[in-house]
Amino acid sequence: MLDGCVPWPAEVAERYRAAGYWRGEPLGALPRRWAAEYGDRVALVDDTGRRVTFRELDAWCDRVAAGFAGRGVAPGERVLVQLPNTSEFVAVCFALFRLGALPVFALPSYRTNEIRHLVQLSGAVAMVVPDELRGYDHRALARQIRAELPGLRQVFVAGSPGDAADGFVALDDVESEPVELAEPDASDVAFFLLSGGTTALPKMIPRTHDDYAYQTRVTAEICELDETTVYLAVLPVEFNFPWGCPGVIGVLDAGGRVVFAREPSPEVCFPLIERERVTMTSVIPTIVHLWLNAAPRATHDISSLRVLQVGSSKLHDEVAARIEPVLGVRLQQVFGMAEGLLTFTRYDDPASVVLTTQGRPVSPADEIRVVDAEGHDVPDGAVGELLTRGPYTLRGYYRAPEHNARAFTEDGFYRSGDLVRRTTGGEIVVEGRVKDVVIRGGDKISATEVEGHLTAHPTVQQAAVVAAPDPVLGELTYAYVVPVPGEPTPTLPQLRKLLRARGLADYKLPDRVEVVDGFPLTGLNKVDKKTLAARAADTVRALTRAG
Ligand code: OOB
Repeated sequence: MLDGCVPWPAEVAERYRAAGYWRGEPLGALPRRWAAEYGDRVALVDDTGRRVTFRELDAWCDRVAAGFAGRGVAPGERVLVQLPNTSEFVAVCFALFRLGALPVFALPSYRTNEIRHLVQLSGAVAMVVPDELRGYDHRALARQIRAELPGLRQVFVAGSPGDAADGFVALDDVESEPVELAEPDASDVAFFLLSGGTTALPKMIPRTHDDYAYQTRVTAEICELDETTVYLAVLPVEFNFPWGCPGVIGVLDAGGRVVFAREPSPEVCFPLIERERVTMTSVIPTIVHLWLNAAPRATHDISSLRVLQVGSSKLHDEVAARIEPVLGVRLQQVFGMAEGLLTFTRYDDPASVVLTTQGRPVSPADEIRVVDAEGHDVPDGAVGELLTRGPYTLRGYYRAPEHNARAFTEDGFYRSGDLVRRTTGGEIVVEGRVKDVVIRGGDKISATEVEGHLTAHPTVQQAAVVAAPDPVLGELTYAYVVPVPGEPTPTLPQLRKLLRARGLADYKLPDRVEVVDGFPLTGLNKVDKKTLAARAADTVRALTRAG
């Protein structure tokens, strides 16, 4: 396995192969098989209306792979991919898989702070970016990063490469005559997903060809995907959820069609659902709210939609209960993580299970433990931390030995940081978390990261970031700050401006700031975040009532 990664123990890997979970087929080979099986059927549809058939996709991957190889991208090298939801994302990723180069997925919302860290940590030799997205110039970001990190040799741009002096290459110009390429080892890393932020900066999650192919297959089977499936990719495809749960890969593998949405609003998605007769999609609870509110007044026919997968943050029971009556779709709850483990409710589960639980593991080989603070297993029904290992769950983050020592047990279980209880039926119910993360919409925000940036402000002595409840986003980012004595009181706009200037992605900026004299402490003299979170919740509730 790639240096810096933690392999599964040999006997465990053997077991997964013998059981047929790991099949030794590299991801880059999939489009070839799809072209042979599904030929001239449409595979990908952009919201611009552009359509790509399976055969065209395969040929496109060949040409892009040859182009990357011709420009010096070698097998094993890392390439940062930051693209919006378009068919290009699929072509670029599968071209890199084919070449054996490793995409590092970066969210379109990432800014200099996150991108710098990822390029540095991954040692990326190239990046693929859009020209502009929602008014933000990604070429300027690339220019800055390349100036700081000369190991980044090349920048490929979807759209216009901009100023010729930069030497950036348009993706369209990369394509060249297909060349013979050596097939990568399917047991090795295919690409990197990003962790949901328990540490100050995102950690890289190595996913192998074998493990990811298995994940998409097993979930596609549960979702009963076939050639009639039309999947709307609403969430950014760099997320595990829309990319492979079963998502884009699972749908294409079943011969279905993927339609890309530029953004999740009903104004964009409902017309697409009507136009393309979409049958399935995956969203976060925040989007469910938007769609539930819009549906009764919608002029577009969304009756083709049969399945709505919802996950990434807790779906509350009352909201869950409205989905089927209002949207006319079947709800599937999905609990998951980029690290691996996925639990789904099943189509034939009783309503009580679908509406109130996050489902059961997708693989018979998923191992789950629910443990107390001392690491002892708790009985079904009791709340504890979820630990897991299995055929598509990582054994270690990339280049992170110290963090790995804390995040995994000695026998390889991943400590999820989620507090859950297990029902007697084996379903998982998420009850809270022990990790210091705010889940705002579906975005995971590391409290430590935001605190670090807040204290960089000259007026801030100490900062503590907690989650406060919000009816739409699920949680808000609530920052308590202790000012430097004698300095003026810092304001929310000032602090947001500072964080943005430090290159932090927008979704990480605090929603509220409260200035306090000091923080409550725990018995161990640590900041008592439980008390602060309870206080934040009270304040937000009082404000909502007042306003
Ligand atoms: C998904 O992946 P990540 O890596 O962005 O975040 C993982 C964390 C989990 O550890 C848990 O804290 C939270 O997100 N989470 C949920 C949830 N699904 C994820 N919390 C409550 N209810 C749920 N249904 O978020 C992700 C990856 C693949 C599929 C779906 C979600």
